[in-house]
Amino acid sequence: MINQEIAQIFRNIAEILEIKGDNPFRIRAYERAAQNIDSLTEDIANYIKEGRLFIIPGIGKDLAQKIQEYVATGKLKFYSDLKKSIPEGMLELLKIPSVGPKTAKLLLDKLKIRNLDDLGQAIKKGRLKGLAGIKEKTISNIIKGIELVKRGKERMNLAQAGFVAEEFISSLKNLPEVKKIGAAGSLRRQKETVRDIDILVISDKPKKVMGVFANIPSVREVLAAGETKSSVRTKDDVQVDCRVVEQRSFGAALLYFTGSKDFNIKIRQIAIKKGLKINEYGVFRKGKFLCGKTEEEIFKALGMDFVEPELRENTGEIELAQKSKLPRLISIKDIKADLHAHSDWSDGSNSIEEMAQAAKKLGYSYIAITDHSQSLKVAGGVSVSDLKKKKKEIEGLNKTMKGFRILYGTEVDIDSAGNLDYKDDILSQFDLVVAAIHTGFRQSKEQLTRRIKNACKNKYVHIIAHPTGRLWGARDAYDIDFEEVFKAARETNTAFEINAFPNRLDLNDHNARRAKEMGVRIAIGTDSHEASQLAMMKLGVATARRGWLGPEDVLNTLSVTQLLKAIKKS
Ligand code: DGT
Ligand code: CA
Repeated sequence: MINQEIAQIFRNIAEILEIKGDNPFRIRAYERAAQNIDSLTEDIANYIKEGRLFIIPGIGKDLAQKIQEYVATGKLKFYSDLKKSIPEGMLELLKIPSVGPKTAKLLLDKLKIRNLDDLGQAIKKGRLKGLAGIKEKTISNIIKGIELVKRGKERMNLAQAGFVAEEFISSLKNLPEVKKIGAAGSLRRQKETVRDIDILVISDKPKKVMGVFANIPSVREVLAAGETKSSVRTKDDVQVDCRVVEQRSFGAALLYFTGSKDFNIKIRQIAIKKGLKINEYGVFRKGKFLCGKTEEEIFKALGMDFVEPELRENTGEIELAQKSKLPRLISIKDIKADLHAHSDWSDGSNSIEEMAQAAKKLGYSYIAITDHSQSLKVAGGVSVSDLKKKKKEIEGLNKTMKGFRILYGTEVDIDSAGNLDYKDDILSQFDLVVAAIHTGFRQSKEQLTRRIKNACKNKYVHIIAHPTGRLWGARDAYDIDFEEVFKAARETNTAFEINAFPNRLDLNDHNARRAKEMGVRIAIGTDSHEASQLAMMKLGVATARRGWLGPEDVLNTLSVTQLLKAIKKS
């Protein structure tokens, strides 16, 4: 989609402006615009056609013109000029987290390195050793950084996977030849990242389906075209496989291609023990077809309860399904609030009222508006004097909005020494305080652990947000001692967040499950900076489900009165 191209260009512009030491607010404006364009659910060209560009938050006259120029001509002069002002290859090198402008320049000038492959080769040949300012540690950080970026290219995040699948499914599902269609694989298991998309179709006319599939507009290349199975690669470099099966085998194929592989292997062993054979066509006894149309009947034939796709990783769910003891998982319907959202008081694009109205429209009964704290200047941190005005605005809105409550909140920064960015007498006035680390990610495990524990110990901190700071493809999770921080969280009644932003999903599934086991409550927050982003809640819920969480483990399932009681610290 052209949206992604424009968002990427804006991100690159922000990066170049940063190298050149431009105004941080201007840089931030490009980043924000990129983020908002990324979150649009329809083609930006439609916005231009209908004169609606301005309703996209963060798009003023200047950016609107740039978008129009790019959509009309496929080029942006401002960007091509700007690119000329830095050496070729610089942007590529800067994608590596540990490489800043200075190091990039050194690599370009001294070693003529222009891309990740050049850099990998140069390291292998030991050419970085002895360069001024490059220590052993720098080299090992660069190696890790290259791997991180490569991993980010190999797997897309869950939201991107959802968009790609949706485009294919919506192009196929209304064909008269298609009786049923669905996604399988890691996407159906709602894994945080997905390598390729697996689509299953029931149809008596596979040829027709294959033909339409191979000609969907975003397809760049057909990798394989068979009678019932085809693979394509999209313009964004995503592989999509489509298989057509018979109605009687749909459940069996869905089960098989949903995986995971480890889950499938265990299921097959269970079948064998029962004298059955299971494959992607069905369940068989002595060669005779028993069932296969739905997953439900297959699980039944295997003597076990239905296992939700999110749990199918062979980490204990199969044994519990055999004993009918699987936990009830949380679902999006259980969610009553968003507990992490920004407004235009800090770096959000919408007013508090707009955010609240959008939350209400989603069926929520409250929302916590958690703007950044004073020191985080580039993110529009709210000064102590502005807090009073913000509080007043919320009180005013709460009087007018029926059946809905806005919680006066903050996302307070935990500084590099572990102190909070507002004093206790200020923190005590908020309804809800979310605390998070935004700087000093490279500290030792001990230091980072201590910072988070400190925040837990503060009487007014209710939730630790995006606890590991990871950004898929851009920044690895920082290392904290989870046993220690979860213990501190339990002792102090502090919740941990599953941040629903697609490249965060932090806590991840694994850590969320561990938090639950250790008696720590979870809050799901979207960290929305724009009203439409509130819809990302479903990704946070997916991660919670993969972490085996039920509604009772998650704070946002409570009513506002219950919540305010539950988060109280003694
Ligand atoms: P991905 O694409 O890496 O994000 O993860 P998946 O789980 O979608 O993996 P994929 O696309 O390679 O295969 C889709 C499903 O097909 C997988 O979850 C289980 C099944 N499958 C693939 N290869 C095998 C295999 O060798 N043995 C068994 N039992 N199942 C397999
Ligand atoms: Ca897959």
